[in-house]
Amino acid sequence: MTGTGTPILVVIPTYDEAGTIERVVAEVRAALPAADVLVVDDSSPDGTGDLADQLARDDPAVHVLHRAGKQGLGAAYRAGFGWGLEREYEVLAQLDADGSHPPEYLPELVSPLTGEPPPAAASGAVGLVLGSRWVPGGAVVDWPRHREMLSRGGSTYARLALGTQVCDVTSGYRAYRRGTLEEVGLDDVRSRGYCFQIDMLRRVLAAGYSVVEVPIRFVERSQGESKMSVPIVAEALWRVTRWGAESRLRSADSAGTGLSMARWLLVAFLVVPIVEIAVIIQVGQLIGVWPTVLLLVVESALGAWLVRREGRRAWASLRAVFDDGRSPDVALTDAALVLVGGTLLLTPGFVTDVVGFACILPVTRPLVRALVVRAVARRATRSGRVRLVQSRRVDPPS
Ligand SMILES: Nc1nc2c(ncn2[C@@H]2O[C@H](COP(=O)(O)OP(=O)(O)OP(=O)(O)O)[C@@H](O)[C@H]2O)c(=O)[nH]1
Ligand SMILES: [Mg+2]
Repeated sequence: MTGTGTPILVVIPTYDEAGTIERVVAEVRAALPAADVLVVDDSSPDGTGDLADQLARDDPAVHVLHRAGKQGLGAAYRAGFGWGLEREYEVLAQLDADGSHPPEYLPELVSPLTGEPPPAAASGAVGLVLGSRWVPGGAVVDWPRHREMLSRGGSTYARLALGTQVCDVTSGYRAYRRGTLEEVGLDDVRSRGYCFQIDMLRRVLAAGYSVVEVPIRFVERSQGESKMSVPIVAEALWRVTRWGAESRLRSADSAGTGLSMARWLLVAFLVVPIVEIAVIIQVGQLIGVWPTVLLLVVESALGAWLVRREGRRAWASLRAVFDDGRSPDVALTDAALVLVGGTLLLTPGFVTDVVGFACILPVTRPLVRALVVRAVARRATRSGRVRLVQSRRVDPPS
């Protein structure tokens, strides 16, 4: 370890990053000369591990952890943090090796964590600092639109599911306090891909720590291949949905409302179709079978036309929001309501049509949106999952 003050370790996971690893390590050493660097390499076929070994030979502050074969980002971080916790590091930072996370932000990331450690673990102390693309001042450079939409959409979904106000939940540019990692416990973190980041964030918040978001300029990798894949996205989607459902069931239990979530699902899947059939029979008796069938067909056709029109509008406003860099929350909620409303309208039935029209018509949609947002906020606040997150605005480097 070099330098004085709080001992800091910067963990860099690598898999086939031979084109950038030397530059990134050099930039980390320049940005934070007192910190040590640990490269965690999963036997990269392109020789990244050998390059890292050479860097370690030239600089005693650089260390390398070699692992047998590609085992995923989550496992690499667990091993890297474990290595650091076995030694005397007090702050453990992490960044990607592909150049997406400019190391010049490292001083800002670690500074909220380098003071005296908090006396007790929780007590609202800052436990995690995130380099954030989605707070004011943050930005992405040269990112294809589909990647931005995936990342923003994923962040918004995870925020809603977990009931957190943190903006960039998937950010892989971070710094933790030693105590936070020890309290959270790494051994039972099962997430393998980039949902490891979401998993750690929710554990840090659940332990009672605050999270600080520092705006960064995220730069698209210029060399090497992305390790993002369909199974990695699917894992994140599945785990985030499960965590959201579990915490809602738990909060329903602790609020004394029993299995209210299960009850709602029961209503949706069993009671609604039964009511729907009863209404169709009633209408059929009133106006005759064929007029009822005709009415259902006309309603579905009208629904299909509306879905097409409102779907296009929702897509256009989503694109505009992403282009302007505004918060996508309203546009995403609207798009989700159009999707839900469209599905209900295309399903034959009168009750579903009423709800479907309410979701999809521009005059009624704001009301439904307000009700949904209020219901989600109420539940999240009641269960104590919404925590105030400190967010700082720092001008991006010129
Ligand atoms: N040790 C190790 N590192 C990995 C593994 N998968 C990815 N990495 C590294 O983790 C970091 C993030 O991976 P990326 O492929 O850049 O993933 P990403 O940043 O979500 O995706 P892009 O935006 O497309 O770059 C990079 O430094 C990778 O080399 C793995 O299985 N093992
Ligand atoms: Mg990357």
